[in-house]
Parts: sequence; C-alpha cells; structure tokens
Amino acid sequence: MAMRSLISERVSCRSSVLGARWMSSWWRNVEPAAKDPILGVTEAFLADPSPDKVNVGVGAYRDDNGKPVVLECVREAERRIAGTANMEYLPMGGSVKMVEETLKLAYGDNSEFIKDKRIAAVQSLSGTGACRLFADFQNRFHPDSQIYIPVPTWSNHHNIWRDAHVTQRTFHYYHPGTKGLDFAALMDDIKNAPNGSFFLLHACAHNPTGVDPSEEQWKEISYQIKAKGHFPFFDMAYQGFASGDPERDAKAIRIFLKDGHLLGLAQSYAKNMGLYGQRVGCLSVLCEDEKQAVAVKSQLQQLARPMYSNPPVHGALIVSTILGDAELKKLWLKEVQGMADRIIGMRTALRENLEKLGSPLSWKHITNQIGMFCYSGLTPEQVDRLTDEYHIYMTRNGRISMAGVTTGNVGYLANAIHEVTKSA
Ligand code: PLA
Repeated sequence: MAMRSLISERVSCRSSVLGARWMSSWWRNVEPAAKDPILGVTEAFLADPSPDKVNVGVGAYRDDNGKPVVLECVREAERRIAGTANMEYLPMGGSVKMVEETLKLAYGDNSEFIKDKRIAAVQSLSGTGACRLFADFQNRFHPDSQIYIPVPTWSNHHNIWRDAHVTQRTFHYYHPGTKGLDFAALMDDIKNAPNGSFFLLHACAHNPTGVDPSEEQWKEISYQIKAKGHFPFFDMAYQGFASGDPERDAKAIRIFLKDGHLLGLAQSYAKNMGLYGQRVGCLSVLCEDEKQAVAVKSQLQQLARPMYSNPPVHGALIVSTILGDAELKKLWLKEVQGMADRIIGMRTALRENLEKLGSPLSWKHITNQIGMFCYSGLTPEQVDRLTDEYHIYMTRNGRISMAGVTTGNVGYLANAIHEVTKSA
C-alpha cells in the first residue's frame, strides 16, 4: 500500500514538473508589440519628469491652462441623472434614445431616411468601435472585398481593417508639396479602383492632415463614387471641430445623401462632447428600405454580442440627456464652438510666433488646415529632436495636436520648432 502511494506520488510529481515546463512555454514566443504611434506618445510624455514637457500628441482637447475639459453641458447632465437611472444592461444595439439623437446630428433633424426607418444603427464603443464593427460586418458579408484608405490616415484605421481581415488598398489624399489635397490623384484613384469597392472617407477635419475637400470637391467625389458603384464609409470623429458647428460639419454626408448613396458612418462623442473615456459612439448603415435596415441591424448586434455583448450605459445617458433637452443642446453647441475657436486662435498664434522668430519656412498651412491637427511637415528626425531636446511630444509624422497648444506653451513650441527647422 505504502509502496503504491509512493509510486503514484512520484508520478504525479513528475507530471507536475512536466506540466510546469509545458505551462511556462505558453507565451515564450510572444514578442513585445510595437508601441502605438499615437498612444505610445502619451506613455512617453507621462514618463518624462521634465517640468517643461508639452504633449501635442494625442488629439485630446485641453483648456488654455493645458487641463482636460469636462463640458458644462456634461456636468449639468450628470447632475440631472445622478441617482436616477438603474444600471441594467442596455440592449445589444445600445441606447435607442442616444442612437436616435445621434442620427439626427449626421443625417439631419428632418431626415427622410430616419423617417423611413432606412438606417440600421447601433451604439458603438466610440468611433474606434464603430469602425471595427463596420469592418467586421464588411468582412462577414463581403469577404472578398477591399477597403480603400486615404494616404495618410489615422494610424488605427490600418489596424482595424487588418484585424477584421479586410484587404487594404490606399488612395491619394494629401499632397506634401502643396500641403493640401491631391484632388486630381484622388479622383483618378476612385476611377481606377474596381467597381463596387469600399472607400473610407473622413467626414470632416481629416486626421492627421487637417485638409478637407471643398464643397465642390465633395460633390465631384460623391459623383464619381456613385458612378463607380463604390460604397462610401465615413468616419466622423470630429463633427463640430472643423467649423465649430456640427451642422456645417455634416456637409459631406449630406451631399452624399442627396446624391442617393447608401453609406456607412462612424460617429464619436469623444472629441465633440469631451467624452473620451466614456466610449460613446454610433455605427449606422443607410439601407435600401426598412426591411433591409432591420436585417442589417440584427447582424450588427450579432457581431457585437460575442465581442462585448452590449455597450456601456453611462456615457450614452449623458449624450441623450444633453441632446434631448433644447437648453442643454444649445449649451453644448456653444461649447463646441468655443473649443473650435480656441484651437483656431492657437493656429494663428503658432504661425505668428514662427514668423516673428524669422523662420525661413512658410507656415501658412498651420492656419489653412482645420480641425484638431496641424500636419506640420516636420520630419521624423526633427520630431525626435523636439522630443529629446525640448520635451515636446508629438507623433513622428509631424502631426501637432493643436488642442494641446495653449497661450502658455505656444511660444516655447514655436521656438523649438524654429530651432529644429531653421537650417532645413
Ligand atoms: N477616427 C479618427 C479619424 C480618429 O482620429 C479617432 C481618434 C477615432 C476615430 C477614434 O476615436 P474614439 O474611439 O475615441 O471615438 N483619434 C485620436 C485618438 C484623437 C486615438 O488615436 O485613439 C488621435 O489622437 O488620433
């Protein structure tokens, strides 16, 4: 008996050693992931002890003291909802009220498509989640399709469609020489893409370039996309940040709607309501009729269910409280305008500071570009110098988040930019 237990003990001991060895090799071949080109900048900034440090990396709005902002309309909505709502699960498609209000912002208060129930829409995990849900939907129902992505674009677009297993192609967008839109090449790429391709478009305040097509150019783009039978997918992460007026910033969408496109749309409240960490957004797909919209929505929900089941409730309640109340909505619109105006003011200040320093380069593009970012034209090496010598943090593509520029740091920033570019 004793002999037997000794043997079994030895066996179990041996198998646990083997087990331990086996277990320890589970993740042995995992290499550290490359740093994210945008969020990695925030990590580096936080790790820098210098009192001079400036973060113009991530596109997060700051007040003129460099502090994060919670809008007054959001504070008021929080006061109104405090202690009133339960914390039950939302439906898989999220808050119906929030989605309703969100669609109005993009499609128009009196949109015939809303009335005709032709829009399949679900609450998403902010703009990123909306893009990802669409990419997965695209892959599920058009597994052999490709997505045409502008050059350059928000770096995460590439990750999103890659992880959704959709083949990516690019189209011309920005012209480094003119620091503006490469319209002719863009139109050629639309024409030359195989009929029925998917095109990713930034609805306004293009990230990272700050360069948007004019109204006339949008009309031509819409015409050509329609002629080729392409599917336009709009990412609208900055509605209100281009002109200060969300209604005006929906111009491109409205042109496409008028032209009779079916389209997809990602909306986000991260920037225009300052709800970054609340992760509130919406994915919508305009369908041929109500029946199709019902089917598409049910499929979007089925994609969401195994990923995150249903979206978070608090941010959605803040949004629907604000947009469902005329007075709070008015306050919100005023505050969006205020954020856009402060950024526009900082564009002028940065350009003027550089000109006053006698910079030999032209900085007109700082004030020509719109939205949250200035695509400065700084090279990766110049950006590295800004970071190493001046503790100024930005993405290596030379993108400056104007939302992080303040009266207090604009002089320092201009001087540093001048120092690293004056001999270029
Ligand atoms: N689409 C575009 C074009 C964006 O610029 C961003 C955010 C998103 C979608 C996603 O935003 P959301 O998921 O927070 O709603 N771009 C930021 C942040 C502001 C980031 O990279 O995540 C940027 O600095 O580019």
